[in-house]
Amino acid sequence: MFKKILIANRGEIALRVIRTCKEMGIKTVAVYSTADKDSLHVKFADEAVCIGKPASSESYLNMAHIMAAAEITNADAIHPGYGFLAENAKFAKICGDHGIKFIGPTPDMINAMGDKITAKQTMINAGVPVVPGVEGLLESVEHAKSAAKEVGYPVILKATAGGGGKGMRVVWHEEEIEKAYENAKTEAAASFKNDGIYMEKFVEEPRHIEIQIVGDQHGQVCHLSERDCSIQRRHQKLVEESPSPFMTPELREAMGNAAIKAAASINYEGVGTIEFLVDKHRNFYFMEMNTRIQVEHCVTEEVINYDLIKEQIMIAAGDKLTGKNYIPVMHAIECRINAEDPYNDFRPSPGKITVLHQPGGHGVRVDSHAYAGYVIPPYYDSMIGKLIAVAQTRQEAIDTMSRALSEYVIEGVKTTIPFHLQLMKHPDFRSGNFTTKFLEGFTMQ
Ligand code: MV4
Repeated sequence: MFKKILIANRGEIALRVIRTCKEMGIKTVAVYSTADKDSLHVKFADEAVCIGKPASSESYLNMAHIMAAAEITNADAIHPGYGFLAENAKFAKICGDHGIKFIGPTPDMINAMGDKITAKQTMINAGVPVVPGVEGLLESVEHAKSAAKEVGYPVILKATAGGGGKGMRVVWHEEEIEKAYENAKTEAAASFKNDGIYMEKFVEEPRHIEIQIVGDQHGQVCHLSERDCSIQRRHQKLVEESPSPFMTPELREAMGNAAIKAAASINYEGVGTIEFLVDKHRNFYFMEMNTRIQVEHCVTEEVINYDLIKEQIMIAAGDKLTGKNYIPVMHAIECRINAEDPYNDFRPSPGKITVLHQPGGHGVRVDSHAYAGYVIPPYYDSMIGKLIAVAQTRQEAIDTMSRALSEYVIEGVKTTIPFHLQLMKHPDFRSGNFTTKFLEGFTMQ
């Protein structure tokens, strides 16, 4: 087992990893930018190393600085968390070259899923359902036009280097395709320095349901059931839950098996997530694979009683999985608490938290790096915590969440708490009747 793990991240996920390391008797090294010198991950780790200026490019994305911190502290593994370098194949390679275990998949596995056309072709070869469309890159406007005729409108254009909605365009009519193609290409080039675009049939009003998987170094892959992440705004998830209110035992079995096939086809090592679009007829289609621990991993942990960070560390150390898949025995909902103003287009609201009271009690988990007096820096994402409610049924989990949200007091900055309080009362949320379009028609009272 590792003796010392460096956590190449900040905020709540750095804290989350430190907590599990402590329970496992593993020493921890925090790294931090000058903007994070008073952060909790710095205080709770056994050692802490400053790695640079506030801008991510000079600190949490600076591979040389992080490797230097790992070498001077003698860390034998690096946990990348999510975001920053978590899906950077070059960083995973550099760790390996320095004899430091990257807690995650190999560079080859990251690359296989990082390029969306490559990933989609890999899934087709593995027999995993994908959205019908055109194989490979679009070569020209003329190609896009003829392809759309074949696929049938509406179609969606996506960037092969993309994910998260950038460089994406929905096209309803032939008159719009030329402009959409040019715009998608320009946006992809600016965002990813790669202007490759591909085309799929547009699935209308889908649900976003993802399967958590775990694979070991010995070729075993298991699934840990689903999370429903349909409650999103501009491709930012706000609420996640498990099980999905749309799930059936048959669909879970089919999606779980497809997810295992997907991961096994690249001999996947580590925890990962297969994202699917699910249409109203419960047809499901591979969308992308995330080769990291995700923000919303906690809902899975709560419904199957399973520490996913511990699993990541055990697998990186060579441990064998039992081969068992897991089905939810509880219901969990997670609300992302962001320093954003829901009454003002979710505008970021950095600054000092003057008063803080976090909820507790039966069925409540708070994963947060916030404390009274903490100054939220403007340089990073605005999530300051996650509130997770767990109960035997979905209705009870919603009631526990509402109660916990009503106890939560954060003063000094605006937060998404009022949004979540209103959402928990919404009849369509309460009945589980929602798709990825749900928040387009939602306004704050
Ligand atoms: C789609 C789609 C409909 N049809 N692909 C959004 C992010 C990127 N990962 C893929 N996305 C979508 N791809 C086809 N063929 C609809 C979306 C989509 C979406 C997906 C999941 C959650 C929220 C979404 C919001 C808008 C569009």
